Amino acid sequence: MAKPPRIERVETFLVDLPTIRPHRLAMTTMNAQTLMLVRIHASDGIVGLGEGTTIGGLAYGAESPESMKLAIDTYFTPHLLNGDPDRIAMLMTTIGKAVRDNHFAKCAVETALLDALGKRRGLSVAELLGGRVRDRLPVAWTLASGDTARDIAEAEEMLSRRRHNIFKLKIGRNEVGADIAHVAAIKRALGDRASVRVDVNQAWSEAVAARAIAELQTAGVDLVEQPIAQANRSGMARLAANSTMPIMADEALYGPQTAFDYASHAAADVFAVKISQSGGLFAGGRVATIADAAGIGLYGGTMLEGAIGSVASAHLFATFPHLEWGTELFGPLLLTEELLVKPLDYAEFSLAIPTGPGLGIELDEAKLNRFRRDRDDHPMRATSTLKAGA
Ligand code: MUC
Ligand code: MG
Repeated sequence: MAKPPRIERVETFLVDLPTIRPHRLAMTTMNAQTLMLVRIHASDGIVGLGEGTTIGGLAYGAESPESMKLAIDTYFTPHLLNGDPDRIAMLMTTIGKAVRDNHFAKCAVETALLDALGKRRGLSVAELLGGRVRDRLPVAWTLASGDTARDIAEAEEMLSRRRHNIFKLKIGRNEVGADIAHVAAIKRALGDRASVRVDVNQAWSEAVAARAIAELQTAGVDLVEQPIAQANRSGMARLAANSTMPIMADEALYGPQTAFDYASHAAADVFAVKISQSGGLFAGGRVATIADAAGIGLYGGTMLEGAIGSVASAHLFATFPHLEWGTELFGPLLLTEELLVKPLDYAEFSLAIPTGPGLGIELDEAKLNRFRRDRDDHPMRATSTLKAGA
């Protein structure tokens, strides 16, 4: 029998890319996105790709792209080197014992191992995860320019290009009355041509949320995401019980344990599954299984990953038996740069799930290299917050 391959090198680096417009959320405004990329090199020449990303550095959660890189370089890599890259569950279990939390970094490494295994076996990641139930995924677009007229124009353009007909509006930063007026104006303009949902990113108190949700429902909104603090599970349960508007949990879901806790307390009607927040693709699948068992609806969430993280998510979401609320895997479209040799197929309000081995994507190395943070002539260095030499 042939000797199994060995992991020879774990490479991590940061890539800073501009966004096509400012992206305004309750906790931060993004003008750029930083991707932390992992390449796991094996002795048979196969290289697996993974990605970890978040929103606004440390504004969204406890991990930043920089902390993911440090965690992988310092604490994950010793457990990976010389290991059999095909034994993904074993490697991730070993890392799980040595490293607490750090879900985003774990997801990036697990993605790279799955990509490599798929390339080695000639199977896509969706096939490694049990096989796809669908070939395309509905994809929402987030309206978050901060300006009502600009958001309506953006939505109209997406509808006319048949790229998106589900819109998520980021609110919670302004006074609640202004936010509701903003949402109502957009829904009035789009009417039945689109589904309008809102994401409050935990910004409201329970009392404000109870009133605002009723008004949003009158305005024609279909779904309210994480209206109050993730820690306030009983508040989420009261909002879900007292309203016919579906309430979705996002930040509250940090892997299967929190999903079980939310499900067993009926604290949400819908779960936004994110592979990074869950701690990887397998953990994301377990979150979905818990939702299914509890009769909770599913939505495929994003941390605004670039192509690697978005496609990894797409492979997992392709396997879900139920995906009632679609997905929001639009992250690559928010960036000014195309990082793939063959761009992803976004058309007819959906994304095609790649079919090639592994993730089924190929990076444009020249493009990627231009935007690596460790380059002195990075195109954003003169104008952005990128520090010289950082
Ligand atoms: C979130 O909270 O859901 C998803 C879309 C977007 O614009 O931000 C993300 C994060
Ligand atoms: Mg959210």
